[in-house]
Amino acid sequence: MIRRYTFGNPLPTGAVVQQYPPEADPLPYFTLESSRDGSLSFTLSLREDDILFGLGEAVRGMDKRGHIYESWNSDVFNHTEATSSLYGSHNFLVFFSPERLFGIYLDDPGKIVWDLGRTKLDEAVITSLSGNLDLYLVEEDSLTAVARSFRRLTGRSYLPPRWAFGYIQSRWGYAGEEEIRSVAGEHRKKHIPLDAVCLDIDYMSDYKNFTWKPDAFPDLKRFSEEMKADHLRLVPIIDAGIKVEEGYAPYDSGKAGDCFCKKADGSDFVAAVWPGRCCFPDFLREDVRRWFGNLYEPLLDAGIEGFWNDMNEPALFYSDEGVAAAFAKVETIRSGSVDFETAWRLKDAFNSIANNPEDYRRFYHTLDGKTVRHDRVHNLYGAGMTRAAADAFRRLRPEKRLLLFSRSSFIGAHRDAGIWQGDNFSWWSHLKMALQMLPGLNLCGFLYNGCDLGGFGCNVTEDLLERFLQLGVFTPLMRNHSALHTRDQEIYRFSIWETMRDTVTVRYALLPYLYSEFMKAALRDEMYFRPLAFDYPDDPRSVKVQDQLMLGGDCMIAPVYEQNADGRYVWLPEDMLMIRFRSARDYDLVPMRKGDHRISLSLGEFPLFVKNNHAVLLCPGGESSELLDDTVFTVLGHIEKEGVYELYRDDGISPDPDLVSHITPVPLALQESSSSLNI
Ligand code: MIG
Repeated sequence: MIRRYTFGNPLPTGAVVQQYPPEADPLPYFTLESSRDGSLSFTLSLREDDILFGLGEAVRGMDKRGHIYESWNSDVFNHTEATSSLYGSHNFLVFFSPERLFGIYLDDPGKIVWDLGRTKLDEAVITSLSGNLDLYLVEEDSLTAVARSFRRLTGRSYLPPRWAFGYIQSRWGYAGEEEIRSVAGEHRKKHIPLDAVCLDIDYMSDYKNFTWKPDAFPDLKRFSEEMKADHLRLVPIIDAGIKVEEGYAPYDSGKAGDCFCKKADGSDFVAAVWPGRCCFPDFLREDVRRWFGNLYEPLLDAGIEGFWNDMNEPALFYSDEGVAAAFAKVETIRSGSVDFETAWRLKDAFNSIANNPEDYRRFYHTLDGKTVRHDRVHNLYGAGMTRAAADAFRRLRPEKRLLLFSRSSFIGAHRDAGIWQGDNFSWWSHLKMALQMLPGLNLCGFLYNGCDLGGFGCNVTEDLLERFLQLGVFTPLMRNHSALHTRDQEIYRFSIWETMRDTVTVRYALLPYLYSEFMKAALRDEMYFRPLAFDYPDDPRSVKVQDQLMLGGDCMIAPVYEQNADGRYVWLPEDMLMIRFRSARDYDLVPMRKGDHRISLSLGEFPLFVKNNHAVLLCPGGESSELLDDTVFTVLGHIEKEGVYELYRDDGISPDPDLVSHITPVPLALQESSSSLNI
């Protein structure tokens, strides 16, 4: 059951697709307090056994208790477990204990502070800074039902094309088609499966959106056709800012349509990002989204079928006003003598010019015909850009599902695209963070997601990349990405490249099965990854597990995320069959009992646990998702009771696939562990 409580005058966010009349009764569970500054706090005392799931893209454990989070979309290269905001704001939180279960969704596009048992261990205080919001209370009798109900409230998750489940190679710094051809060629030569290569900002002329360097990509259409002939796709990046430059068509047409965010004096707001001084499309306006979306057309015409949208928090390197303010601050310090305090202030004056809160108060949007200062609706910006692109793809390519993933997001954008988890580092702690972020993102509807495998910043080590890939085998987005000037991170650069390749082959053998599990989860409004608590809510041991995840309807994953580990402890919530993979053809099948186990996993080994009387299907594999045979399978499972697996298959590209007509029942016959099947 869902109930809506309205406070103040909420701004429309587009997050919710089902309308509920506001409740007249007071909100249960919480005590309310409003402050003179207009903010509104919801306070709830926490029980010792309350577990808090949700908040989507956020640091730390699957249980969000014990930290302060802020909904404030942020470009946070170099985030750690102390960080309070990442790139997306996903304001859905579920309180779960044996005595009570409910979720709250705060439909509020501005800043929210979530003090979840941090200031006081036994108290959650959630504060909307504006005090204007709709709060939806979701009450059902199970965690899974809460998740499903919330998805019905906010709409079905985005469905990517099937090729988006292939392995994707990316890097900031690929110079042009020559280099991309050679990167792709090395994968093919060494039989490392690959479906796509990303183009980062380097492909653009002077970092200008919707352009490409004529010398580096003399004929993009021909190049993309050449790649497609080899079953590979190009996935270019698009940034939020439009360079201020007369004669540059997107700027001229944006100016002509009055599409950019404005300052209080009515002039265009300007701030610098990669192309230099830029204007920022007012993505909250429908006509602006349409204009911006149409700008993707030349790339679509060149054969492009996938994009990633970046810098859409929006990230701002600096504004003229911000730089002037920093110099003014320096001047006031210059007049006196510099001591250690003023020296720190000097340093801060310039360190804080990027993504400065002052800049987010300098510009305005038009929302439903009204002028709104940016900070009030800050968290909608990335979702607006995503919607601009997704609407355009539906309009311009109605016959196809296109790949789209964004850096910044808000609930609602889960209907239009996936996300990637942002600028992580080549750190073991970030491998664990990526794992722990998955269930929250799924709960908030973002099923298609993944982290930069290997880590974006810093120089990866080969063992770390291999362990990242072992997690990536199971994440819908499986992309290796790294930053400019970091060590080369393509698999073939490493001495253990064969081990890494073998890991990727497991993804390709499992791809039809993982795609089937993903599509069923999306089409049934369920989660692809879940905390164990969702499946074993009455088992006090399982509900606490923080580093294992249920995957789809049959499996559990338990990745190794520690340096030098040659195995790990795993809690089995019931009897399961462990598949210890070394490659798609080389694995051990070990029936195991419910309970605690120490499992040995040397560097090239990783486990998948299959519930008894369930199975996973392995296809013969191939080097592109387009080359997989999804009619011949090896069935892996411990079947004591005959059953059926529902295999979802479609053409991988047509929009709006219907669930029922694409399911083939696969009979599971009595078997110890492995059999083969033609369907
Ligand atoms: O300011 O396009 O998160 O994936 O490689 C950095 C360059 C801009 C940030 C993205 C990252 C991308 C990078 N971008």
